[in-house]
Amino acid sequence: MPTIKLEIVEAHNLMIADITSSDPYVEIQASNDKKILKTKVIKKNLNPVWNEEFIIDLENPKLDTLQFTVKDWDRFSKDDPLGKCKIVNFSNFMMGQTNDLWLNLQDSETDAKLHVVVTPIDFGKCLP
Ligand SMILES: [Ca+2]
Repeated sequence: MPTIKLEIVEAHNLMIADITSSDPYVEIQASNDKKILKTKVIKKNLNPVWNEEFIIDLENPKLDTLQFTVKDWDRFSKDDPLGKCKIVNFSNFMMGQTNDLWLNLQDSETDAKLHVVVTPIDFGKCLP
């Protein structure tokens, strides 16, 4: 099965969802899987550093997307979205090569970015 290593490194310039800050975490979902992966919550930080690693199975790297949603954790109410971005497909990704990406967050009131590192571990026969 095609597999990638995903590192959620950090985010920059997230918008404020609470009074003075946000408590951000990232939800990760691959289009071929219902399962949603999550990073830890980092409290009161608009430039959070997670440095968390995930191993993700894809079905078809040419077609599968990876959706990232940054959210603000709230103790007493529903978590607020801080922005989202996605990797549209993995056609340009090479086996074993590290891809350092700064993705612009859509639906953010600030110029927010998410820093991720994607390394295809095994693309099988799907891609070179
Ligand atoms: Ca909060």
